[in-house]
Amino acid sequence: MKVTDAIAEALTKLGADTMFGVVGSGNFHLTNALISRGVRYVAARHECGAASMADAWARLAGRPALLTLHQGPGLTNALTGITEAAKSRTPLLVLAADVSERAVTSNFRIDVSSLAGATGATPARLHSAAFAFDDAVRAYRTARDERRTVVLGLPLDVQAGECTWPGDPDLRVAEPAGPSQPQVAKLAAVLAEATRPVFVAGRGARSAAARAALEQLADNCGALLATSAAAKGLFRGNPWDLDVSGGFASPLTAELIANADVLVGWGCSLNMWTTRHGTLIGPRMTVVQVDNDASAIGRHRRVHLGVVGDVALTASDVARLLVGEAPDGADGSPEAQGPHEAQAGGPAALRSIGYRSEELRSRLAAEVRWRDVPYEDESDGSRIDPRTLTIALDDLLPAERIVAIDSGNFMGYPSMFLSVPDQDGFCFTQAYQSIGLGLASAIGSATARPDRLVIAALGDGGGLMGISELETAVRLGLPMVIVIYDDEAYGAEVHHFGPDGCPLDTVRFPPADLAAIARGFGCDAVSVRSADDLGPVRDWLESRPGRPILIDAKVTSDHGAWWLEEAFRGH
Ligand SMILES: Cc1ncc(C[n+]2csc(CCOP(=O)(O)OP(=O)(O)O)c2C)c(N)n1
Ligand SMILES: [Mg+2]
Repeated sequence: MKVTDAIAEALTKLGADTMFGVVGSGNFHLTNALISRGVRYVAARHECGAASMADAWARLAGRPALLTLHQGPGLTNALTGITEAAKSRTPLLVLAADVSERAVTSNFRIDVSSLAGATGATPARLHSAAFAFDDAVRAYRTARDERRTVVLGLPLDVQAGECTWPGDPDLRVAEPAGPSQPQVAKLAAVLAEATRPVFVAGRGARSAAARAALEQLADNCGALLATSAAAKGLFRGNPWDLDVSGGFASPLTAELIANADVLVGWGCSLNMWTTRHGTLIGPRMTVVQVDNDASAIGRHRRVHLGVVGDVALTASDVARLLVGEAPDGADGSPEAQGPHEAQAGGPAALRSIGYRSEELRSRLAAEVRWRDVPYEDESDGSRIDPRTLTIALDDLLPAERIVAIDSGNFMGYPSMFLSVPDQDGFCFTQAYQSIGLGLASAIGSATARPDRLVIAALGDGGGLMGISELETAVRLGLPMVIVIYDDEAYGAEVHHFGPDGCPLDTVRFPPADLAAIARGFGCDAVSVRSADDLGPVRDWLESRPGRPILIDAKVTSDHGAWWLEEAFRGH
């Protein structure tokens, strides 16, 4: 059989069913071989967009997406999106066509393996027709089981070769590894002694199983529950949810985390963003990190205890041990500890345990959300305060949503003022801090979860950088909301350098009618200067739309956002 058929057959047998890309001669046959076996193909307009779509799709699906690329510029165009995926440990298999080994003078020749490796992705290659099946299967497994972005180089001569089908690939999936029992005992002992424990769950805890296990353990020891930005929404609905830890934390969240005596990061790197440059970690705080990747432990900050193991397995092992070892006065039995899952007949009176008390529960209900923090509305009639805009959208748009965010000064507003229903409600492609990926991330999210309204939140700079994918969103008939926080500038740079009196001509732009541009692509669109202008969005929602709506929000920009200071300290 043809090598392209063998690869397509192997990948579909392994479960690959969704592919994004841009087709050229080098990936034409393989892409068609996959489509003919039932794989859904989404054509993007730029390879970087295709990569971000695939990245977002895989984050939400929890299994590898395929990204199909032409040789040479097809891959180099995709590199920023691939780098974001690699840094985020997104399971992604890049099918990267490449020139034949002997085509040493080809215009398309680049060093695919070096490029892939330089981005943090895992390089792989088809070495011969006879072994192509095995190489492809191994590449898919690495992406799936090790959560890696794998770039599989596909030399044209090998693709064009013939091979024999060696039989179906092994379909077994690697089981998650549990922790060692001595480490479980140590963590249980730390939590048994804790008086104000806080859990911070990260990307490695983004699953229903991890949520259930962490909530159970937190109930047992009275912990409060926070997440990194990448896992925002994980504990939504839990009365002890603090939302995001770090630069996006509300004042109450920051206060409670900083006052913890024990902080446990679960599948969370505890990087400078999540810890606000370490300022949320008190001097006497005991810091624990649980991660299935030993090399992640202690990478961003020194920890007192590192536990290597799957988050859900570790949390349930520790919970089991803790019930037997509950300190005096704290009944560790799960039945007694689930205040938010109280018996029928109304909430049980809460016995204080760990950090939890009746008084704190009320305070959290009233104050923990950013939108409950008072602020002075700076809207002036011709431009809308981004906070006011975002709160109005939070009220207007259905709660079953996914918020996908681009990078820039604006990015905190949607991250902090738009609520999300769960850990699948937030697509945060910010591991590489690139602008221009947000729209494509939103399209990938909408492809993965057509049951939810997707909100793409972009700046005018990032929005225009990635705008070619507006055609993709229209062509796919996606009913998504694209909000552009339009300050007619690279606001992040304006607010970074403006206070020093630097010239800002390079980072300011004349006004652009982004609504008109969007209509040209076939979107619905509206320009918004005050909350009263949002009427067309309401009408659009009611019309059961088969196309996106773009909101060109002319926002106030007299000063930078407060989290931006944090960002610049990290440069
Ligand atoms: C690909 C890329 N180019 C440049 C930058 C530097 N950069 C960071 S934020 C920003 C401004 C983005 O402008 P906009 O999207 O309008 O958001 P704003 O900051 O104005 O809210 C730029 C240029 C980057 N992060 N990524
Ligand atoms: Mg801007």
